[in-house]
Amino acid sequence: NSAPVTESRAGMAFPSILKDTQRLLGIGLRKKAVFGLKNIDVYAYGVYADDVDVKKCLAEKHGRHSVSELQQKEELRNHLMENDIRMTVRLQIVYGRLSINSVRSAFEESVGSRLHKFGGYDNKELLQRFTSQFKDEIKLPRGSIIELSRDHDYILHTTIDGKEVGSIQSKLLCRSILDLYIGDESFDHKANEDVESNLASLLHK
Ligand code: DAO
Ligand code: DAO
Ligand code: DAO
Repeated sequence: NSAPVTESRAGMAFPSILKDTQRLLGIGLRKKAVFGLKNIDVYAYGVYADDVDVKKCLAEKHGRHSVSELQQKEELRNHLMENDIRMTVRLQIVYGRLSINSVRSAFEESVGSRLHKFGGYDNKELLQRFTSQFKDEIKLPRGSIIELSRDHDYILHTTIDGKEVGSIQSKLLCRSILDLYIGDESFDHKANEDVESNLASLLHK
């Protein structure tokens, strides 16, 4: 079961294992409405989590519980986001004409709203200081790969096509980023469902 998995709408293939131990749990599509009329597919994303970390952490919390199946699945997704489990969100760019300015403003909007939600944070200046580091010369053609990896102790590493572009230790930032992809108001609820059912079957194996 190590064959790549293809996101059917955008046709992007995701490896089923990353970094030797991280397993693909779900795939989603990030769309964006432009000028309020057209939806473009911006990137496809895959959500990965370390097998050992998942089993250790989630088995302790859920192994003996007998809550309803549905309730348990939602809880699993929340535990995944909130605990010290190594995870990666891998973005594969579909829309080949992304400008770095639109990446900056999307980042300020989507990540900014989550920092606010979880941290009561409203620091536009801090975010702008951060996004100003997204250099104009960065190019993100179709097929580019951005990985956002949460390591132990809530260190977020960002790589573009395998090259590290930055790392920052912040539990709040890690939580905010994961929320975009598998939170209750994620970009694609299909990813939430995939993650829930894959976690449930990992645990009940
Ligand atoms: O470039 O004018 C444009 C329209 C595209 C807007 C897409 C914004 C979403 C960017 C998020 C990308 C993060 C890698
Ligand atoms: O899709 O709105 C969104 C969130 C995008 C977060 C992506 C982070 C990208 C950080 C690296 C970009 C470097 C140019
Ligand atoms: O934990 O004190 C905190 C808040 C940190 C907020 C940092 C926002 C900067 C965004 C970094 C993006 C990395 C891809």
